[in-house]
Amino acid sequence: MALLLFTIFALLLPITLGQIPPSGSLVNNLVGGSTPCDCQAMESKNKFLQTSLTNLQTAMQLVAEKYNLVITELSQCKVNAAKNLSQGVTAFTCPGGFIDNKALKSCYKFVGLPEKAWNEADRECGEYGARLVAIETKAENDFLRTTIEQDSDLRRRDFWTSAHDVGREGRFMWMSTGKRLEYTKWDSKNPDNGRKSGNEEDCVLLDHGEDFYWNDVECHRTRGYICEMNY
Ligand SMILES: [Ca+2]
Ligand SMILES: [Ca+2]
Ligand SMILES: [Ca+2]
Repeated sequence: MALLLFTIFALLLPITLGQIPPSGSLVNNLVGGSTPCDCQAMESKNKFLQTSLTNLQTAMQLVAEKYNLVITELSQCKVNAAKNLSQGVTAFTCPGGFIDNKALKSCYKFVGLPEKAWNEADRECGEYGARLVAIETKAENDFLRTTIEQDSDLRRRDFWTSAHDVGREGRFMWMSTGKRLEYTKWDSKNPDNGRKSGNEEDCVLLDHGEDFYWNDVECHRTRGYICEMNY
């Protein structure tokens, strides 16, 4: 610092004494440069930097907005996941008296007594928000059979399903789903539409006398029944 002051003093002294006029070389010496500065180039560089700064600020703003959007979506996603989980827990709770089969995603209620006619049985199931059972797979049929056979009361009874051919003879439908039967487990002599009795048989049950294979029977007959509720 002392050296700088001394230098300035030494340079200014001749001017104050009127010996040397001020010049560009003096200014350059004062700022320590040896060549005159190029103001135009510096202004151009300044403009370029200002433009770059503006672009950078715009980009940062866009990134910040995108980040906020993602955070909001993530938050909403977590809320929905929590809701689905709680709804799932609710859906997995079968009503009282129903058996839960998680693999089949259905609740089943087996009613041996009092026996009901086919359409009354479906109405009874409706009281629980269920319908007469639709047996759509071997796994489902095996589960129903096993459950019935393991119960000393149930295994002595027949059980209505929702299968019927009321609309058109021989065209069996599941009343509860409105779909045609795909999987079936008919007894070897059925469906026979009451060939022996001469009475039309349009409703299907699990026949305990036929090892719980399926049989078409007169719909007004009173039998046990199985209600099903999908979840
Ligand atoms: Ca079913
Ligand atoms: Ca029939
Ligand atoms: Ca029959």
